Formats: sequence, structure tokens, C-alpha cells
Amino acid sequence: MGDLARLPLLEKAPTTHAGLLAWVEEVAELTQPDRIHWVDGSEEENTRLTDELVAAGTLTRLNEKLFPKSFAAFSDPADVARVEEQTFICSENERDAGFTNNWMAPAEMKAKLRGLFSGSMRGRTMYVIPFVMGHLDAEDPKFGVEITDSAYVVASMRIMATIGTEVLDKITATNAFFVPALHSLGAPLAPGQADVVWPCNPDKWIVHFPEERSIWSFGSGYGGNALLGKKCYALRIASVMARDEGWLAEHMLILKLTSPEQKKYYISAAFPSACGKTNLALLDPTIEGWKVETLGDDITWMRIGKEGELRATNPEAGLFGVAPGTGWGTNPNAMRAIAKGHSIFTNVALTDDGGVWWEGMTEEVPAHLTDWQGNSWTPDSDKPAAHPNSRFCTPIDQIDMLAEEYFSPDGVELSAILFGGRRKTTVPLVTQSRTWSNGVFMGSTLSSETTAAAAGQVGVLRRDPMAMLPFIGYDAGDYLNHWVNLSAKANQERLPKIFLVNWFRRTADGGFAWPGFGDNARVLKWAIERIEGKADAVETPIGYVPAAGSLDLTGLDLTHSHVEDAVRVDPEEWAAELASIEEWYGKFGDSLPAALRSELEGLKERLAAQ
Ligand code: GTP
Ligand code: SPV
Ligand code: MN
Repeated sequence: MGDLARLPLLEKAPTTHAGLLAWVEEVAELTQPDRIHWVDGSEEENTRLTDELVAAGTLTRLNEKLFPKSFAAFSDPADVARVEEQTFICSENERDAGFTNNWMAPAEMKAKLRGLFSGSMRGRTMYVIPFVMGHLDAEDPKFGVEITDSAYVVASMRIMATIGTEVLDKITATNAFFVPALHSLGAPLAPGQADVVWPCNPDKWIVHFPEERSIWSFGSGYGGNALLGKKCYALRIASVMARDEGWLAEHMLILKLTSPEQKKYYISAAFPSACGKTNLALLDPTIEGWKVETLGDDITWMRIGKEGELRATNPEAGLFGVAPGTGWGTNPNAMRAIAKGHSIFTNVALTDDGGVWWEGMTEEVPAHLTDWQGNSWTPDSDKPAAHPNSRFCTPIDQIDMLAEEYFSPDGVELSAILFGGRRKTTVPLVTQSRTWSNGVFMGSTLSSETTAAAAGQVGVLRRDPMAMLPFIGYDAGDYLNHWVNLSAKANQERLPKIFLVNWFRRTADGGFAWPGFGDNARVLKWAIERIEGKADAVETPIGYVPAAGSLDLTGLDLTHSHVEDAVRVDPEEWAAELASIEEWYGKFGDSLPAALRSELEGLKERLAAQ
């Protein structure tokens, strides 16, 4: 970096890791920040940064009595969700990105990004955030370093991951590999130029280099675009590491279910964005004697354990949950965690007493609010008060029902895996797969109506394999093959059973056929009883669905549930579904695993034989 004024700051760097120092120096040279700050993760540092963000208008401090040490942020209206159109997997060969990803040759993309990042941090502070996804004392800790020019990102990463000095010291001491994750808002400041409250750039690029295991994110300050430990690392890059190292990185929650007999089961579930993972992970069962505890709500890393069992851990330290629909009625456990404070809310509405509100938080709608865009709002307003993808960012250890196993680097042995989507029709409440590969088939053909979690149209039906469509870091066919092959490496007796679920089926009058939320515990109970050989099922062409009387409906409000509608397998709907699945499978070309092709043939034959 020659004799630039920044050099003394680098000399004072709290590490001797040559690779890290060289990268920080290279990025500083490229992006030209005014200052470099190595994030230590301390309380004092967090207080200073959030004070600065309040002074800048980026954060609004909430009423200390209602939400201690908590803040609200309001983004640019054009920066409210992940941008899938602008997300790239830049593998050396286009084939390795597969048809589900955007691709550009790495050299071409790097040249483009160097242009965009050139001087992009002028007038700003460059923060260096050492972080680890998963346990710092795991056998093979997964380190990263995010460089960002956003203090909001620093404060949010502090909630979502383990960051700071203890991580950097371990990276240094073990001369560890780390994923370099570079982020810039793309909003440099000229001398004397006033800042805006949510700097960003209309041109957004979320780019992954899987062979190099690096991330470059430009132009957005929001969620999965900017908190690079989350979707970019723990799913897209980690899925590639997992392919190479024989494990899986998945868009899944993990929960612990304890039966009235005190038997413990661990279940993971993959649902697309804004389709119910956080809610299921924090479920309050409506059936007597069954208890749920939480291990994770968004990302699961799974590997085969020493005895051939499938073990799961949550690499995150916080929740970045959808706010709307999270309420005292539907998800009291999340509400209690949020009420403990230490949270950052983004794009929610403000109450007149300095608290936050969003649609579905309370039954009673406040008479007056300030909406997420800063406008005065009343119940007569024709727009929602909170953005549909508004979020709460809260430390996971504030969940009262957090399972103690969350803290174990070894994780838990899974008994069941659920795949689920948001489908108005066709897909029954719950279906058990016949075999592992039949379950992988269910996951590979998972479909869901799009939500506000990603920019673009909402409510459009699309295939979303394993709820990973936006997150598979390599060829989708190779990814499915990796899933198929996992069973051969596992102890067959201990392989988790796979189920397909749908909480979102509608009745003819448009209402939900199934009440969902706490009542989903009834479906978990049925799944466990299937595994234990206790619950009856009907064999259908698509798999096993609950036999009449086999779902525990004790105490269920039957005026608001239409269980028969919810579990029905309709031959006409499935004829249309089959055609749509065939079209989907056609997109994979040669990379579709043979085992899945024969699953499709099997389904076709069974449907025809009906
Ligand atoms: P991401 O964080 O985007 O990955 O989302 P998620 O999968 O964690 O979804 P979340 O649990 O936040 O739920 C998203 C929306 O679905 C919320 O508005 C919930 O109220 C709603 N929802 C969740 N579970 C159910 C359910 O069982 N039934 C119904 N009808 N709605 C549900
Ligand atoms: C999702 O979209 O699946 C999320 C939110 O969990 S984000 O972190 O923005 O990706
Ligand atoms: Mn998610």
C-alpha cells in the first residue's frame, strides 16, 4: 500500500495472519476508505457504533422500557429483500453453476467488480469483521472475515454470528483458512458530502466464487445481501464445501421434540423463505404432553457421524425473522425473545410510544403508527404499516425454549426431515416418503408460491428444490446427486425418515384448510408415530398420508379446520402436478441423478394405475 496514510492502521492490525493482512491491504487499496477499523465484537464497540448510527439517522433508538437496547432501521424502498436476479455463482466452468444460477466467467466478473469497488468506500470507515459460522471450538471451525463499509452490517453480524477478537485470535493462532467476504454499500462520500440514512446503490451484485470460496457483495445493505455469513457463506459457499467434504449445508430449521414418554426426537425442516421455518422452530404445541425446543430457525449443517447417523448443527447465533405474522397469538416464543431487547428491527412500523409494530403482532391494531417509510399511518391506510419482508434480528440465546444441544459442536442426530412449501392446492398436509430416494425426490420437486423475501413478484408458483433454489452454490443436478448418495454413507437403520408437508392448502372458500402454527405439532406427532410404527397411514401414489383418525385432533377447533381437505390426494390435481414435475426435471438435462428419474417413472406408473 506504499506510504498511504492508512498504513499505520494496518501496522497496528491485531493479527499477524499474512493472508488476512494482504487481503485487507488489497481491499483498502481498491476501495479507498478513510479509516480501517478491526471489529473486536465488544459491548463498548457496539455501543459506540450504534450511537453513531443513531446520530446518522440510520437507527432509531426504541423505548428502553419496551425494547431494551434495541433499534429500528428503515431501508431505502429499493433495498428491502434479497436480489436473486443479481446473484451470481462464478465457477470456472459454466456447467458447474448449473441452470438454477446466474453465471459469468470469474475473470470477467472480477474485472467488473474491481470497477465497481474502486473507490467505493471513500469517505467511509472500512470495518474488518472476523467471524465464525458454527462453533469456534468445532473440529474444523468455519471461519470468515467480512469487510464492510456499513456499521449496520457490523451491528447485525454481531447478533447473527460469533465475531471479534476471540475469533481473530484463533484464526491467527492456527493460521486458519477463512472465507474472504467483501461488502460495500457502493455509496462513497465526496469530501463534505452529506450522507443519507440508508446508503446503497441501485446497481446490486451478490457474487460468489466457489472454487476460491470468496464472496463479493455490492450495492445493498439488506439482510441476506449484506450479512455475508448467512446466505452467501453458510448456504452458497458452504454447500460447495459440503459437496467437496461430504456433508450438507441446508436451508432448514432444527427442533427438538419430547414426547409425553420423555423420548427425544430431533427434526429438521426445509421450507422456502417466508414459508414457516422460524414459526415451526419456535412452536408452542397445542397437544398435551408434547414439548418443542429450538436449535435453529434458518440454516442447518448436516454430516454423517461416527456411527453412520445424520447429525445436524445450526451455524448461526441469531434469528433474522420475518416480522409480519409473528405475534402473541401465533408465535409467543419469538415475541418473548424479542421483548428481551438487544435487537435490530428493519422496515417495521413505529408506535407512538417508541415501540415497534407489524401486521399480525397484536390482534388490536394501534390507532396510529409511523409506517416503515416514515409516513403517518392509521388503520384506514391502504398500505401495510410494516414492509411484508420486515425483519427482527435477535440473539438466539434470548429464546427461552432454546435446546441445550444448540451449544454442542457435535449437534444432534436427526430422526426426520420435512420438506414443505406454500401450496394453495394439490399438496397434502403431510405425506411420508417410501424410501430415502423417494424422499429426495419429494425434496427435489418441492414447489412454493414466491414471497416478499426476494425482490420480484409474490405468489408465483415455482419449483424450489429442498427450499435451496436461491442458495445452491453449484450445479443443481450434482446437488441432488449429493443428497441421493448420502444414504450409502449412512447407517441405513438410522437414516432420518423424509416427509412432505404443506401448511398452506386452501379450501374452496379460500381459507386455510389447516390452522397451522401450534397445531402443526399434531403433524410432528404423526410423523414420530409413523417412525415408531404406531400411526396408521393410507398408501397413495405419492406416499403415505394419514389414515382417518390417525392424526391427533384432540381439542382442535374444527370450525376453522378442514382436515379432510387438508390431507386429500386429488388424482386430477396430481395429473397436472406430474406434468409440471416432468417439465421441471427436463431442465436438468444429463445432470439429473438416475435414481430420481426412476422415482419420477414410479410416480407416473402409480398415478396411471389408480
Ligand atoms: P425466512 O426467514 O424468510 O427463511 O422465513 P421462514 O421460513 O422462517 O418463515 P416464517 O416462520 O418467518 O413464516 C413466514 C410467514 O408465514 C409468516 O407471516 C407466518 O405468520 C406465516 N406462517 C408460518 N407458519 C404458518 C402456518 O403454519 N400456517 C400459516 N397459515 N401461516 C404460517
Ligand atoms: C430468506 O430470505 O430466506 C431469509 C432472509 O432468511 S435473508 O437473510 O435476507 O436471506
Ligand atoms: Mn431463510
